[in-house]
Amino acid sequence: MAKERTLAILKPDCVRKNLQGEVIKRIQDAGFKILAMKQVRLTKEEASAFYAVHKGRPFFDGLIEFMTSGQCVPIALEKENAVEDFRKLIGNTDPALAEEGTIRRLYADNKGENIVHGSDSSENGVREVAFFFSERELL
Ligand code: 3AN
Repeated sequence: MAKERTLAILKPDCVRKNLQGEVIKRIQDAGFKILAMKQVRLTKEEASAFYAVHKGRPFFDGLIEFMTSGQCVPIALEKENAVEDFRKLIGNTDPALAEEGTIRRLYADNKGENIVHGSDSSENGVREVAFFFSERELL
């Protein structure tokens, strides 16, 4: 199978809890290659554009507020079957429903503050990586 890209974001709760190192170690131990990484604080405009598909959902305003409440760490990842494998590694959106040993089960508090984002399809993986990184940064 060909290599695939996916975007991880260590969310503001992950940064506040100083869990970046532990989460990145789990990602690397699971065989993902880090193509690019940075720590940034998103503006409301950036967060709204990134989560545009969720506009109109009841949790949208809270999601934008949370994602702009502190710095986060977007990470461009590459691996065979990256999208599906990364979603397995992080677990269900709701940490209470996430499988034992997944990143969200281990570290997340609730469905809103759930430590990490992962792209949900191969197309979104490419699109979301390009949202944060230029091709030059990915070389
Ligand atoms: P996932 O990140 O597991 O793909 P999505 O794409 O359904 O989940 O939702 C995007 C983000 O919106 C989630 N990571 C979570 O932070 C937030 N979210 C989703 N559903 C809810 C909800 N019912 N209540 C609060 N926040 C939610």
